[in-house]
Order: sequence, then C-alpha cells, then structure tokens
Amino acid sequence: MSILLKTHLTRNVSRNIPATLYVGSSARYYATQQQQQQQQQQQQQQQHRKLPVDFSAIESKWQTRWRENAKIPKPVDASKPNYYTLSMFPYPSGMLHMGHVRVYAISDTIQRFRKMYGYNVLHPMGWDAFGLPAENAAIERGIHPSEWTTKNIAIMKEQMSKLCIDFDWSKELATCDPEYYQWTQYIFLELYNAGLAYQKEAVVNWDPVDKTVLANEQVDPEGKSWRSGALVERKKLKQWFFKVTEFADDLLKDIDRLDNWPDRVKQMQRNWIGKSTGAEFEFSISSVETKEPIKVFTSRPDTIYGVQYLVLGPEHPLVNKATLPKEQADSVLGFVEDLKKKQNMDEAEENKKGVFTGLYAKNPFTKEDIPVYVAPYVLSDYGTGAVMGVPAHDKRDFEFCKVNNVVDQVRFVVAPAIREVGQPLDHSSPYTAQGILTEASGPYQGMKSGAAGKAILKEAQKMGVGHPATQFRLKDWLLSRQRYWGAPIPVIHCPACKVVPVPKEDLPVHLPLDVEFSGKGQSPLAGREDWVNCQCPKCQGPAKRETDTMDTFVDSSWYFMRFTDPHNKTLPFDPVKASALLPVDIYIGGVEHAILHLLYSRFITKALLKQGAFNEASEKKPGHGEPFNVLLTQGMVHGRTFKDPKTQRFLKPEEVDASDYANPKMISTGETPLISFEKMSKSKYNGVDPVHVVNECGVDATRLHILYKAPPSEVLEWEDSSIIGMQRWLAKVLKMSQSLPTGSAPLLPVMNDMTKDEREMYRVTNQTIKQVTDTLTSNYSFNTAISDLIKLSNHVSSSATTVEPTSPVYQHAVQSLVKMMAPMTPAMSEECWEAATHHTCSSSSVFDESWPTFDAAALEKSELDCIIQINGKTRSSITIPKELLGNTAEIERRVRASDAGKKWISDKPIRKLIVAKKGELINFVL
Ligand code: ANZ
Ligand code: ZN
Repeated sequence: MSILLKTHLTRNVSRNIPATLYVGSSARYYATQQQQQQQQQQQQQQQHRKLPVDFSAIESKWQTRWRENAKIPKPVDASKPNYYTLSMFPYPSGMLHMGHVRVYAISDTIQRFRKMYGYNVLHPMGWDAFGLPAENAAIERGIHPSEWTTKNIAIMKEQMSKLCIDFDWSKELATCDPEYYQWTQYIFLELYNAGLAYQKEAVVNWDPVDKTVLANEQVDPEGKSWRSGALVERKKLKQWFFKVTEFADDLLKDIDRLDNWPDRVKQMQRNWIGKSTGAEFEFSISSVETKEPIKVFTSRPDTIYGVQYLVLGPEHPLVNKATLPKEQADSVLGFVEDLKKKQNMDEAEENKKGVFTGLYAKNPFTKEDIPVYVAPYVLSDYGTGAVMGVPAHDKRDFEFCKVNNVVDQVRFVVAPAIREVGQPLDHSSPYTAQGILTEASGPYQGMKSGAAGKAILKEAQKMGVGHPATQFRLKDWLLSRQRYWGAPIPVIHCPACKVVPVPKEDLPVHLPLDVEFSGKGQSPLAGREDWVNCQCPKCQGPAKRETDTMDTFVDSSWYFMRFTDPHNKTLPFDPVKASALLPVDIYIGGVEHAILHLLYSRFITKALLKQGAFNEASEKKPGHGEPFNVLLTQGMVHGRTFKDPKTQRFLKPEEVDASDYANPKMISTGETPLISFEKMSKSKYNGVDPVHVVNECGVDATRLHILYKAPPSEVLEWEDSSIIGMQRWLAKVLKMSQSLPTGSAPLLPVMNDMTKDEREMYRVTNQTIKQVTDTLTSNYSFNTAISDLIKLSNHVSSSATTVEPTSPVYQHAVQSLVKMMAPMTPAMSEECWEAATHHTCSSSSVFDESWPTFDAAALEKSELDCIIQINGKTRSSITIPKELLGNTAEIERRVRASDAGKKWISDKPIRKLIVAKKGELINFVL
C-alpha cells in the first residue's frame, strides 16, 4: 500500500509540472543577462578575429536566397513516401530558450536529411497558445491574453527565423485561434456523442479569499494560494470528464507496439495506467442493521485470514452522520473535517493516524468481528475506497496498527517458503512477499500464495462474498477548467432539456474577448451575461452557456492531426490526408511530457479511430490508434553555475571573472568559485540566451555544438567556450571546398584504377556515408555522426599531399562530406556546396541534392594489417595489399626483408607458412 500511496503522490507532483515551456521574465534577469552578454561578446570578438570566415554574412546570404526560392512553389512528387517530423509545439512565452533550440535543431536535422533521402516531408510548427500564463499576465499587467499571446508569437517566430529551421509555415496554427478551437470543440462533441464525455462532481482547489478555483500550479507546496496566500480548500463542483478509462486496456496493451519509444517513457505510461489484478471481497457489517456490505479491493486474496480490521477512506459513503453509531459520529466527522485542512501531509506521522468508527464487520472466512476505522492513507478514488487491514503482510497496515493500537497481536498467515530449520519467524516487521500459508490460514495451510489466492477466491465466489477484480490507477480525464483563456466547452444548460450540446453547425462557440480580469470571484466568462444567456437549441427556451473552458491538454492532444490538413473548413482534418501522414514518424520533445500529453494524444487518437476519423484504406493510417512512431525525448540543457564556496550563494555573472574560461575567479575575493552544471534558471544566474549565442557564434556552429555535446536524450552541459572548435571545423571544410578546381566534374574511376591512397580515401568516404546514414535513420546519436564527419575531413586534409584536389576521389569525398553536413549546418553547407561545385553543378542548393549512397564494395580495406608470428610467437606486423594474400612467395620475400624478418628468420629455411584469420595472422614455421 505504501507503494500505492507513493505512486499517487508522485503523480500529483508531476501533475503540478506546467504543461508548457513557460519562461517568465523580470527586469533584473534581463539586466544580469546583459552584463553576461557583454562579457561573452568581448570573449567571442577575440575569437572571431582569428577566424577568416564571416559566418553571419554567409547566413544572411543564404537566408535571403532560401526566402527567394521559397516563392517558387515546388511540385510534390507523389511517388515518394511521406515522412512526418514533428517537434512538440511550444507555449508562446515570448522567449526562446536553449531547450527550444535543442529540439528544433534535432527535428530540423532529421527532416532535412529525410528530404535529401527521398521523402516528402512534413515539418510544421504552431503554438500551444491557450493557458494560464496569459491569464496571469492579464491579471498582473492588465494586458489582454489575446494581445499578450499574439505579441509573444511574433517575438518567438522572429527568434526562430534566426535558427535556420526549415518549418513549413504554411501549416502554422495557434490553438487559441477560433479556426483551430472550433475543431477542438468539434472533437469534444464527437466524444460527447460517443458517450466518452460526461459530467460528475469532483474536488477542486478553492481559494476562500478570492473566491475562485485554482489550478494545481497555483497552489504552492504549503497548500496556499499563489495570489491571496489563503489556505486552499477542497470543494466539490460539477466537472467535465473524458472517459479515458474506457481505453485503459488498449492504452496499456498497445504500449508493447511502441518499439521505437524509450523504455523509460513506456514504463512511466504503464505505471500511470497502473493495472492491478486481485479480488474484491465483501465484509458485512455486524454491529448495526445495514444491507450494504463494505467492499474492499485487494491484490493479495491469500491474506484473507490475516485481515484484522477494515479501513475506510475519509470520503467513503459510510462516513456520515446517518450511518455512523451516535457515540462516535461526532469524533469521526471532526477527524475528517480536520483532514481537509491538512492537505499536504504525505508521509508524515499524521497520515498514519486513524479513528475508530464504532462499527464492526465480519471476516467472511474467519467469521471474526473486526473493527472498522477511517484513515487518510486509504484513497477515496482508488479501488472501492476501503481496504482490508492485514498488518502482518503490509507495511502501511503494520504501521497503522502500531500507531493506533488496533490489535494486541499481529497474525501472520504467510511465511517464507525457504527458511532454515528451527529458525523462528521474525514477527517484528511485516512479511510482504509471497510464500507458504501458515496454520493460521485454516484449510489453506501449506499452499503457496498464488494457488491459495485462487482457491480462496473460488470459495468466496461460492459463498457470494467476493469475485476476481482488476483495478486501474488511471482516472478519467478531468478536462474542465474554471478559467478564461481556453476553448469554451460547447455545451448549453437548459432548465428543461438539461445538458444540450451545441449543434456542430453553430461552432465555434467564440471566446468573447471583451471581459474583465480580476483573478477574484467568478470566472471572467461567467461575468459576460450577454454571452452566457442564450437560447436552448432544442426547445428554444432561455438557457445558459457552459462557462468552463477546456484543459489545454485537449488542444495539444490532436494538433498533430490538424497539421496534416490545417486549413480544412468542414472537418478537423480530412481522413484521407491524415491517414497518409499519420502516425507521426518521429516526435521530438521534452521528457516532462512523457506521461500526460502522450497519454491524452494516444487516447484521442484511439477514440477518433473508433469514430472512423481515419481512412481504413490508407497504408500508413494510425493503426491501433498509436499516434507517434519514433519518440525522441531530448534531455535538458544545463548552464554553468557559480557558487560562493563559503556561503553556497549563487553568483551573478558580474561577480565572476570568467575571462579565463577554465579558471574563473570571484571578483571580490579572487577565490575560485564552486562550478557546477545545473538546470538554467533565473535564481541561479546561469541562463544563456540562444539568440545572443547565435548572433555571436553563428547559427551553424551553435547547431553543431548542441548536436555534438551530448546524445539527444542526455543532459547537455552548455559551454560556449567550445563552440570555437565547431567554427574552426566549418572554416576548414569551407577552405577544402574552395580548393576544388573549377570545370566539369570528372567521373569516378573504377576502384582498380585508383591509387592506393585514393582507394583508402574512397573507402573512408563510403564508410562515413554508411555510418552517418545509419545514425540519421536509426539511433539519432548526432554526436557520433559529427565525429564521423570530422574524421572524414581529417582524412581528406591529411591525404592532401598524395591525393590532389583534382582527383575525382578527392572531390567525391569533399562533396559527400558537404552533403552529409547539410542537415545540421544548412547555411555553411550551402556556401561550401557552392564553392565545391562552382561551375559544374546545375542545381544551386545542396538541399536539391540526393543523399549520398555508399558503395558496399568500397567498404573493404584494400590492404591488410597482418600480425607476423614466427614459430607461434608474435614478432611484428606488416601491411600488405589484399591481392597478395595468395602469393606466399611474395609475402615471404617482404617479411624476410623487414627488420623483424632479418632478426628472427635471417637465412633459415621456412618449413611451413600458415595464414589464419583471413590473412590477419601469418605464422612462419622454421
Ligand atoms: C490487503 C493486502 C495485503 C494488500 C497485503 C496488500 C498486501 P496495487 O497492487 O497497487 O493495486 N488498497 C486497495 N485500495 C486502496 C485504497 N483505496 N487506498 C489505499 N490502499 C488501497 O495495491 C493494491 C493494494 O493496495 C490492496 O491490497 C490494498 O491492500 C491496498 F499483504 O489488501 B491490499
Ligand atoms: Zn431546452
């Protein structure tokens, strides 16, 4: 049970993680950033002087050309397969951070590669634009959420344009746009009509001072309101839900189909769904006359003989004045009232306290009367909201028993299967594993836990006091929010007809813009009476609109579908178009969305598939309703952080002299500060502004640096000091490209006509093509791809004396190198491509080239490194051309001529020459 409670707690914690990548701002932050920037500028200007390449001029040159070229629409080649690359769309906070740059650098690299590799690629971008921060801005700064959002989108789009990310902006969408939320509302109605959307009472966070509902994010860890500071209360209100639980089994089962998702994410999904099998038992109440027995869910039916009491959750229906015995009622209800005020007790001692209800129930197997308690460790919304207390075999129950003095003697009914003879059982702590049933289990003594559980369950069914049961931890999705900045739930409440869905032809239900924001009292929508009051679509009588809006997770649970057909005016998307592009081939985003966003997207896809929203005939279609094929969860970007070693205080950039990168000093004392890499945050003064870095270092070097520093799923420790290495490499490749002669490209000779050095360069080139292609199609470890490319460029430059730039093999190597770099470093690669192909190539962009293919025959080395043994002892090694392998006389001649040969063989005759391991080992027997 403790495990159960813990998981519930961690779930609540992760629920508090904002759904968006919101980054706030404050004047102070900007000030320190500026100072930091000045320092960085000085540092980088010095570096720039050493570089002969003007990266920013090259970037603007190509950005302009791309813009010009984009004006000429390119025909779509329908014979090519489709490929859908998607990076999670951002919340328009108004500021791009390094995390964004990392995701987009990854998705842009993949999609540019796929285009060259022969695919029709979809790579769209949009805005997860509804949500709380906009509303808070309205309350705090008096700026309308709509205005705030529009402004932020413009700023971020401008920042994105600097990154040379090739998004298809013709497909842009914003979830706060009526053209989008009309279809969010449509999908709500689809689910409503399918019986998958319903209303029921649920607990909300209530601020008793401002008299308003709070989102989880607005309740601080002490359980107080972010605004008023009042202790937040729990209040029941009617809420809208999506029936996610209807798909619980499919959502669980289909995780096994997600071969290209990280195991960690799959496990998180499984845990969240939390399937548990066991039994439901009924305990009749023996002390008073009631017909209703107490039902409990247990995963351990084999422990039924060890049940020594029952515990009800505080919200169990039996916990009320009418059903509780008079003498106890007041104290029990008082106990429950007190609990409501202590929301955040978690594992504290408090949580273990319970109260006796005065009721007794009968254990259907032992026939004993056992006491019934109420305690907060029993969750009201899991199982039946009541548990059978087995102190001997459950840790929580054991502790509860101790704290509340429930029984004199704990009864052990299961014992370890393997135990030393004569060793007494340890009864000082609970035994929670499975084992063999003891004599305390009556007729089941000696059986193993598993078999005993089954037999007990069978007997319970016979007696009519139990049956097998399955429980899911997964809950239905509470989607209504008592907030303004979201899609209005398209429902009308009529006094006569009750809940009436808005007819689809009346969509969208517009979100009125002219409302008042105070953050207090009723939601801004409820204040607009002219909007709230409407006509019932059924009986035409006066009725009222639903004033709740939808959780922003609803918006983001289907945006990837809309991208397949973003301008559709009659449907959320055309089934044929969507089915041709879905599932998304690769989805890239932060691991903070590993649970809810992905689960909700999977649910909506499954629900819509069931509703027939996809085209069965299409080849690709999201079969089984799984929306994302490959999932790439990128790690965080951490910043270099300085702390005062004495006080542990975080140091501002202006307090540290970091001009010598490896040797920073505190300006005030000259001491060396503590250095660590931590999540970038305002309070740690370790944030790095990507726009600034791009301006200073060039976008290509920045992209390379991000891709090179760490594999995508790992933490990236940001250090601008090492970008210089990438800049140098780019400069080197440019120089190499410029060294190629003008004139028409000569044809590659056949391998046999290549010189030995050409042959080796050709081999390294092909080997690199093979490796980089593998990386970009299967494991996405861009860092290894980059190091492979660096190795190729090193090989080419170190062979420059033996293979001239006029050699077709040299040109092939450099051109392949440039093509393979292009997805990662678009502008520089264009520049290199132009230089390398100057007069020879008809196409003007490297992105019009196909991805290089490799020649499998070239992968084999033309030479062999052989270990030379003499009489079985390793003496030296030589390199011989492969074709010499059969020519033993020549091998002997060469070995005899070598230093080792002269020393160990001299003029002795050779009895036998043994060639082993395909020639890698040659043994001379004298
Ligand atoms: C008796 C028992 C004996 C239990 C034993 C466990 C071990 P999972 O597997 O996570 O589903 N439980 C049931 N409903 C609960 C609720 N609403 N709040 C808190 N705990 C609850 O957990 C199932 C177990 O969690 C159940 O099995 C029950 O304790 C507890 F040796 O019943 B058990
Ligand atoms: Zn009506």
